Amino acid sequence: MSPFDLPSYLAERRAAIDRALDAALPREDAPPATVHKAMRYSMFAGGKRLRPILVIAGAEAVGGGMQQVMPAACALECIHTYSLIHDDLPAMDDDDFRRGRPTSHKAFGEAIAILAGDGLLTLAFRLIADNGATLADPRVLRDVIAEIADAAGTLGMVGGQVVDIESEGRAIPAETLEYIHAHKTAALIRASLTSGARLAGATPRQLAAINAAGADLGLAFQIVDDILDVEGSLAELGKTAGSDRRKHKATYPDQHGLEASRVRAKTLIEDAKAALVPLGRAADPIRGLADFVFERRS
Ligand code: GRG
Repeated sequence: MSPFDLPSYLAERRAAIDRALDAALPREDAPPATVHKAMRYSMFAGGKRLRPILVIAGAEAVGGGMQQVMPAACALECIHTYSLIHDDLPAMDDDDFRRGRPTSHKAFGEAIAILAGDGLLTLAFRLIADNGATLADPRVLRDVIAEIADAAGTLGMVGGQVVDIESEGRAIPAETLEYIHAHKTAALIRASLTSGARLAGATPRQLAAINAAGADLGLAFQIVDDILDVEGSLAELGKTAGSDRRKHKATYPDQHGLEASRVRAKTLIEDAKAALVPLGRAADPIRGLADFVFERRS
């Protein structure tokens, strides 16, 4: 069998996701135009679309297809983009650049940036509801909504962000850093994979395998992000490198060193692949994405 062609896979899915997002977001001139413009400004600023691609890969791993999960895939990108807009605000990380351009509050002011984030978060749940139209069993939609809400809320990403902010400038134990990474970043990445799998009719066994792989992949993603913040450049990252150090944030390389961080990320990627064995070749896209997470430069 031919090897999996990751570049083509990513390019095709990114193009389809961008078309679906363009259709899903209110037009730029729809009143009130300012907030819709701001939502589109951040959404179409060149993100990697990792989370929606994971939704699709999760579905494909259990025999589903892209169109079956496209509204949920768009929803995950909406939640992710909202989190970046709010994370960049002066009250949080106070960043000037994101995805290679001025942050939302720099371009539109703080109030509209906050509201654009709120608008994207709310739109996400509308899109997940739309995905319910394809489902024979309404309990699946209930599980998907619960899973994404938990991953995005105070038990997940928001919770991780709270502990991250409260830890700034303090020496924190390794377990606290793991908590921050697992909740702030990994939870949404894991939920992207599992919600796609759920919507495509995953069995409990398939779901358990994908859930385990998602948790490993999510943690690896954040460790690589920490490494890139030390090693990357503004041109590569589209945001200012070295920001973790400037903000006195604890990072994996700080606590464990760069080499041990690389080894941990690689081990997590291998663990994720081991968890996927029961799914056979159908999980090749997730395996390819796992390699992408480890090798990425932005
Ligand atoms: C404000 C509720 C709230 C949460 C913020 C995710 C997050 C929590 C903050 C983002 C801060 C950050 C840089 C986290 C590191 C991991 C991460 C989410 C990186 C950005 O994701 P990518 O690389 O971005 O997938 P693109 O632009 O490609 O979509």
